[in-house]
Amino acid sequence: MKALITGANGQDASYLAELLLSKGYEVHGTIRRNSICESQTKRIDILRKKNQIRLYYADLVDAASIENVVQEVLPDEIYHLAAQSHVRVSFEIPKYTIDTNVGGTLAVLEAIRKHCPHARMYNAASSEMFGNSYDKDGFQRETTPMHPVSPYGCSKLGAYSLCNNYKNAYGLFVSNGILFNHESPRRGSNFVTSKIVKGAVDIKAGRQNKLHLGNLKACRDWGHAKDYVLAMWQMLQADAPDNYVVATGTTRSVRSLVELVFGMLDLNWSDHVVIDDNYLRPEELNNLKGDATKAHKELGWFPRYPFLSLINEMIHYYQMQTVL
Ligand code: G4F
Repeated sequence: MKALITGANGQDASYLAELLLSKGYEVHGTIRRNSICESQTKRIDILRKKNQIRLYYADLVDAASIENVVQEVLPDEIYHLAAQSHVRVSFEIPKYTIDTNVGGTLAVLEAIRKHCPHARMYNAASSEMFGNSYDKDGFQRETTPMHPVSPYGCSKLGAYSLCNNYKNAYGLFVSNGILFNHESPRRGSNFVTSKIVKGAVDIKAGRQNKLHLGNLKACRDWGHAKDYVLAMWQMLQADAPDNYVVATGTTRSVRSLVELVFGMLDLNWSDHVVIDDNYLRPEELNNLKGDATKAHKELGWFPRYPFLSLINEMIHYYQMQTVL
């Protein structure tokens, strides 16, 4: 089996590539060219050195580059993970976010339709599509109305709709994973979990004294990325394409995460955390709590990593970084 992953150097792609290799897949991936060559592929450097992944330059805003790769690889499965994935940044570069996330997904769908209509496609949708909408019991699920509150959320809803449209119109096998926040030591350092853990570790080591954060009241349903990439693969092994929420079902505030991480390092967070308007969003998604019952029942997917072990793993990772 041949798999193509767009955005092969991201957190999820690195875990997914490892999973697919363990299952005997031939793995191909696209990356976007930039000038910081050394750090750009650090999450998959081990795989590259062992020639376990073949990389191609492609850019979502250049449909021809996507089409060329799809035509060359002719994959059995495509995992479309590439995106402008930062919600706050999407308010600064809304057009780029829409062009990349909506236009880029369209480019992938068109390439599949033209060159490998039998390939199965996973699309990385997002819980950000729900915005501040939830069911009476406080959960978001596949049937919850979607009212996104950021350019990023709007872009993901556009891409999600296109995937559903191409599935129905052309009979393509396209599944959307509505993934809630998923973290790991490989998470980018400008997302809140990594930022808090790295900041607290640096404060403990005396390398910094203050940590600037935005809205501490927001609540998120945080899982481990390694669990979530398994759900992606399972979606493409199902009998039919469908859309699934992937979440833990537990929600926590950013403030409680700060308290937990600083507490684990014997630090008093209120001595160090500064609320900084620069990290507030023009409109905020306040609460996320996902109901993954459909994924449990139909895919047999369950999260395995407890939240505390995720945070411990991240703290350990940043502590080791400072030793190395
Ligand atoms: O870690 P975050 O930046 O993740 P966010 O915005 O929830 O988005 C992530 O999850 C989505 C799934 O729902 C993905 F689709 C998306 O690609 C991304 O992976 O922020 C989490 C919360 C927000 O409420 C934010 O306002 O933390 C709050 N926050 C408070 N201070 C902060 C900060 N977020 C960041 N990034 N940096 C801060 O200083």
